[in-house]
Amino acid sequence: MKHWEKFLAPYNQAVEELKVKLKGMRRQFEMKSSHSPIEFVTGRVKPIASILDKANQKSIPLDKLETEMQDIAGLRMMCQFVDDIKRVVELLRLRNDFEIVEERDYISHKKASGYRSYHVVVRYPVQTIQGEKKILVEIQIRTLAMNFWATIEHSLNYKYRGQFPEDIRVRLQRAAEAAFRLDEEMSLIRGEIQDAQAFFSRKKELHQEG
Ligand code: 0O2
Repeated sequence: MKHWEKFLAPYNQAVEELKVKLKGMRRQFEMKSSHSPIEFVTGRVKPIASILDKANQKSIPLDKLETEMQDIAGLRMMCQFVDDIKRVVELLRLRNDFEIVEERDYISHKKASGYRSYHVVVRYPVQTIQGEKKILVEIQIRTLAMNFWATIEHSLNYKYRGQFPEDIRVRLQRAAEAAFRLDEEMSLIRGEIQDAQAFFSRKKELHQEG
Protein backbone atom coordinates (compact mmCIF):
# COMPACT_ATOMS: atom_id res chain seq x y z
CA MET A 1 0.00 0.00 0.00
CA LYS A 2 2.86 2.38 0.90
CA HIS A 3 4.36 1.81 -2.58
CA TRP A 4 1.08 2.78 -4.33
CA GLU A 5 0.69 5.83 -2.10
CA LYS A 6 4.13 7.02 -3.18
CA PHE A 7 3.53 6.16 -6.85
CA LEU A 8 0.16 7.93 -6.96
CA ALA A 9 1.20 11.06 -5.01
CA PRO A 10 2.27 13.11 -8.09
CA TYR A 11 -0.89 11.99 -9.92
CA ASN A 12 -3.03 13.23 -7.03
CA GLN A 13 -1.15 16.50 -7.00
CA ALA A 14 -1.54 16.95 -10.78
CA VAL A 15 -5.30 16.30 -10.63
CA GLU A 16 -5.78 18.79 -7.78
CA GLU A 17 -3.68 21.47 -9.52
CA LEU A 18 -5.32 21.01 -12.91
CA LYS A 19 -8.82 21.08 -11.41
CA VAL A 20 -8.05 24.54 -10.02
CA LYS A 21 -6.47 25.70 -13.29
CA LEU A 22 -9.20 24.42 -15.61
CA LYS A 23 -12.00 25.65 -13.33
CA GLY A 24 -10.17 28.99 -13.40
CA MET A 25 -10.75 29.14 -17.17
CA ARG A 26 -14.50 28.98 -16.56
CA ARG A 27 -14.30 31.72 -13.90
CA GLN A 28 -12.47 33.95 -16.38
CA PHE A 29 -15.31 33.60 -18.93
CA GLU A 30 -17.86 34.36 -16.20
CA MET A 31 -15.96 37.51 -15.23
CA LYS A 32 -16.08 38.68 -18.84
CA SER A 33 -19.83 37.93 -18.79
CA SER A 34 -19.40 35.92 -21.96
CA HIS A 35 -20.61 32.40 -22.70
CA SER A 36 -18.25 29.90 -21.12
CA PRO A 37 -17.41 26.97 -23.41
CA ILE A 38 -16.77 25.05 -20.15
CA GLU A 39 -19.79 24.00 -18.13
CA PHE A 40 -17.99 22.10 -15.38
CA VAL A 41 -14.76 20.27 -14.65
CA THR A 42 -14.13 17.06 -12.73
CA GLY A 43 -10.99 15.09 -11.98
CA ARG A 44 -9.96 11.79 -10.49
CA VAL A 45 -7.01 9.50 -9.98
CA LYS A 46 -7.75 6.02 -11.30
CA PRO A 47 -8.43 3.61 -8.42
CA ILE A 48 -5.67 1.01 -7.88
CA ALA A 49 -8.03 -1.86 -8.77
CA SER A 50 -8.83 -0.22 -12.14
CA ILE A 51 -5.13 0.41 -12.82
CA LEU A 52 -4.41 -3.28 -12.21
CA ASP A 53 -7.40 -4.39 -14.34
CA LYS A 54 -6.38 -2.18 -17.26
CA ALA A 55 -2.70 -3.18 -16.98
CA ASN A 56 -3.79 -6.79 -17.11
CA GLN A 57 -6.17 -6.32 -20.06
CA LYS A 58 -3.63 -4.37 -22.09
CA SER A 59 -0.59 -6.39 -20.97
CA ILE A 60 1.15 -3.33 -19.54
CA PRO A 61 3.99 -4.35 -17.17
CA LEU A 62 3.61 -2.58 -13.82
CA ASP A 63 7.04 -0.99 -14.16
CA LYS A 64 5.87 0.67 -17.43
CA LEU A 65 2.71 2.26 -16.03
CA GLU A 66 4.22 5.75 -16.01
CA THR A 67 4.80 5.78 -19.76
CA GLU A 68 2.16 3.37 -21.01
CA MET A 69 -0.97 4.17 -19.02
CA GLN A 70 -2.00 7.66 -20.01
CA ASP A 71 -5.09 8.09 -17.87
CA ILE A 72 -3.96 7.37 -14.30
CA ALA A 73 -4.61 11.08 -13.78
CA GLY A 74 -7.79 12.17 -15.56
CA LEU A 75 -9.68 15.40 -15.96
CA ARG A 76 -13.06 15.91 -17.66
CA MET A 77 -14.28 19.16 -19.10
CA MET A 78 -17.98 19.27 -19.90
CA CYS A 79 -19.36 21.66 -22.52
CA GLN A 80 -22.90 22.68 -23.47
CA PHE A 81 -22.39 22.54 -27.23
CA VAL A 82 -20.29 20.42 -29.61
CA ASP A 83 -18.62 23.56 -31.03
CA ASP A 84 -17.46 24.50 -27.52
CA ILE A 85 -15.24 21.39 -27.53
CA LYS A 86 -13.09 22.81 -30.37
CA ARG A 87 -12.76 26.07 -28.50
CA VAL A 88 -11.68 24.33 -25.31
CA VAL A 89 -9.09 22.27 -27.22
CA GLU A 90 -7.74 25.47 -28.80
CA LEU A 91 -7.47 27.06 -25.36
CA LEU A 92 -5.59 24.00 -24.08
CA ARG A 93 -3.18 24.20 -27.05
CA LEU A 94 -2.35 27.80 -26.11
CA ARG A 95 -1.35 26.99 -22.54
CA ASN A 96 2.28 26.73 -21.57
CA ASP A 97 1.94 24.91 -18.24
CA PHE A 98 1.86 21.53 -19.99
CA GLU A 99 2.80 19.97 -23.29
CA ILE A 100 0.26 18.14 -25.46
CA VAL A 101 1.56 14.72 -26.44
CA GLU A 102 -1.46 13.24 -28.20
CA GLU A 103 -5.02 14.07 -29.24
CA ARG A 104 -7.70 11.47 -29.94
CA ASP A 105 -10.86 12.59 -31.68
CA TYR A 106 -13.61 10.14 -30.77
CA ILE A 107 -16.20 12.67 -31.96
CA SER A 108 -15.41 12.52 -35.66
CA HIS A 109 -14.46 8.87 -35.16
CA LYS A 110 -16.78 7.45 -32.53
CA LYS A 111 -15.84 4.17 -30.88
CA ALA A 112 -17.66 0.94 -31.78
CA SER A 113 -19.48 1.16 -28.43
CA GLY A 114 -21.00 4.51 -29.47
CA TYR A 115 -18.61 6.48 -27.21
CA ARG A 116 -17.88 10.08 -28.21
CA SER A 117 -15.39 12.46 -26.57
CA TYR A 118 -12.25 14.39 -27.44
CA HIS A 119 -9.16 13.19 -25.56
CA VAL A 120 -6.05 15.31 -25.07
CA VAL A 121 -3.08 13.64 -23.39
CA VAL A 122 -0.66 16.10 -21.80
CA ARG A 123 2.68 15.88 -20.06
CA TYR A 124 2.32 17.91 -16.88
CA PRO A 125 5.23 18.95 -14.65
CA VAL A 126 4.59 18.42 -10.94
CA GLN A 127 6.91 20.19 -8.52
CA THR A 128 8.00 17.90 -5.69
CA ILE A 129 10.58 18.24 -2.93
CA GLN A 130 12.77 15.92 -5.01
CA GLY A 131 12.48 18.21 -8.03
CA GLU A 132 10.23 18.30 -11.07
CA LYS A 133 8.41 15.16 -12.20
CA LYS A 134 6.56 15.09 -15.51
CA ILE A 135 3.54 12.85 -15.64
CA LEU A 136 0.91 11.98 -18.24
CA VAL A 137 -2.62 13.28 -17.72
CA GLU A 138 -5.64 12.58 -19.92
CA ILE A 139 -8.13 15.40 -20.38
CA GLN A 140 -11.48 14.28 -21.79
CA ILE A 141 -13.61 17.01 -23.33
CA ARG A 142 -17.24 16.21 -24.09
CA THR A 143 -20.74 17.66 -24.17
CA LEU A 144 -23.23 17.13 -21.36
CA ALA A 145 -25.11 14.66 -23.58
CA MET A 146 -21.92 12.69 -24.38
CA ASN A 147 -21.12 12.67 -20.66
CA PHE A 148 -24.60 11.41 -19.77
CA TRP A 149 -24.24 8.51 -22.21
CA ALA A 150 -20.66 7.66 -21.15
CA THR A 151 -21.55 7.69 -17.44
CA ILE A 152 -24.49 5.32 -17.91
CA GLU A 153 -22.54 3.04 -20.27
CA HIS A 154 -19.60 2.98 -17.85
CA SER A 155 -21.76 1.78 -14.97
CA LEU A 156 -23.41 -0.89 -17.15
CA ASN A 157 -19.97 -1.91 -18.35
CA TYR A 158 -18.97 -2.41 -14.75
CA LYS A 159 -22.02 -4.58 -14.17
CA TYR A 160 -21.53 -6.75 -17.30
CA ARG A 161 -17.71 -6.57 -17.26
CA GLY A 162 -17.67 -5.51 -20.93
CA GLN A 163 -19.82 -8.47 -22.07
CA PHE A 164 -23.10 -6.73 -22.86
CA PRO A 165 -26.11 -8.83 -23.79
CA GLU A 166 -26.91 -8.12 -27.47
CA ASP A 167 -30.15 -6.20 -26.78
CA ILE A 168 -28.40 -3.88 -24.32
CA ARG A 169 -25.50 -3.31 -26.71
CA VAL A 170 -27.92 -2.32 -29.50
CA ARG A 171 -29.92 -0.06 -27.18
CA LEU A 172 -26.75 1.65 -25.98
CA GLN A 173 -25.74 2.34 -29.57
CA ARG A 174 -29.19 3.78 -30.27
CA ALA A 175 -28.93 5.87 -27.10
CA ALA A 176 -25.54 7.17 -28.27
CA GLU A 177 -27.10 8.25 -31.59
CA ALA A 178 -30.00 9.90 -29.70
CA ALA A 179 -27.49 11.81 -27.54
CA PHE A 180 -25.71 12.91 -30.71
CA ARG A 181 -28.98 14.08 -32.28
CA LEU A 182 -29.74 15.97 -29.05
CA ASP A 183 -26.39 17.76 -29.41
CA GLU A 184 -27.20 18.58 -33.04
CA GLU A 185 -30.64 19.95 -32.15
CA MET A 186 -29.19 22.07 -29.33
CA SER A 187 -26.55 23.45 -31.69
CA LEU A 188 -29.30 24.60 -34.05
CA ILE A 189 -30.94 26.72 -31.33
CA ARG A 190 -27.66 27.71 -29.66
CA GLY A 191 -28.28 31.44 -30.20
CA GLU A 192 -31.71 31.30 -28.52
CA ILE A 193 -30.33 29.30 -25.57
CA GLN A 194 -27.42 31.68 -25.03
CA ASP A 195 -29.66 34.77 -25.17
CA ALA A 196 -31.86 33.22 -22.47
CA GLN A 197 -28.85 32.24 -20.35
CA ALA A 198 -27.35 35.74 -20.63
CA PHE A 199 -30.73 37.20 -19.59
CA PHE A 200 -30.96 34.98 -16.51
CA SER A 201 -27.36 35.61 -15.42
CA ARG A 202 -27.91 39.42 -15.71
CA LYS A 203 -31.09 39.05 -13.67
CA LYS A 204 -29.21 37.04 -11.03
CA GLU A 205 -26.43 39.67 -10.86
CA LEU A 206 -28.98 42.48 -10.43
CA HIS A 207 -30.72 40.49 -7.71
CA GLN A 208 -27.40 39.97 -5.88
CA GLU A 209 -26.47 43.66 -6.18
CA GLY A 210 -29.89 44.81 -4.94
P1 0O2 B 1 -12.14 4.76 -16.35
O1 0O2 B 1 -12.91 3.98 -15.36
O2 0O2 B 1 -12.94 5.86 -17.00
O3 0O2 B 1 -10.81 5.19 -15.84
P2 0O2 B 1 -9.15 1.92 -24.54
O4 0O2 B 1 -9.58 2.03 -23.09
O5 0O2 B 1 -8.35 0.71 -24.86
O6 0O2 B 1 -10.28 2.12 -25.51
P3 0O2 B 1 -7.01 3.82 -24.14
O7 0O2 B 1 -5.81 3.69 -25.01
O8 0O2 B 1 -6.85 3.42 -22.71
O9 0O2 B 1 -8.20 3.12 -24.87
O10 0O2 B 1 -7.39 5.31 -24.11
P4 0O2 B 1 -8.71 6.03 -24.54
O11 0O2 B 1 -9.27 5.49 -25.79
O12 0O2 B 1 -8.33 7.45 -24.54
O13 0O2 B 1 -9.76 5.67 -23.40
C1 0O2 B 1 -9.51 5.78 -22.07
C2 0O2 B 1 -10.72 6.29 -21.32
O14 0O2 B 1 -11.70 6.86 -22.21
C3 0O2 B 1 -11.49 5.22 -20.60
O15 0O2 B 1 -10.88 4.95 -19.39
C4 0O2 B 1 -12.85 5.89 -20.40
O16 0O2 B 1 -12.80 6.89 -19.42
C5 0O2 B 1 -13.02 6.54 -21.74
N1 0O2 B 1 -13.63 5.61 -22.69
C6 0O2 B 1 -13.06 5.08 -23.78
N2 0O2 B 1 -13.93 4.28 -24.42
C7 0O2 B 1 -15.09 4.30 -23.74
C8 0O2 B 1 -16.37 3.67 -23.91
O17 0O2 B 1 -16.63 2.92 -24.85
N3 0O2 B 1 -17.31 3.94 -22.95
C9 0O2 B 1 -17.08 4.77 -21.90
N4 0O2 B 1 -18.07 4.97 -21.02
N5 0O2 B 1 -15.87 5.36 -21.70
C10 0O2 B 1 -14.90 5.13 -22.61
P5 0O2 B 1 -11.05 3.51 -18.72
O18 0O2 B 1 -9.72 3.01 -18.32
O19 0O2 B 1 -11.83 2.59 -19.61
O20 0O2 B 1 -11.93 3.69 -17.50
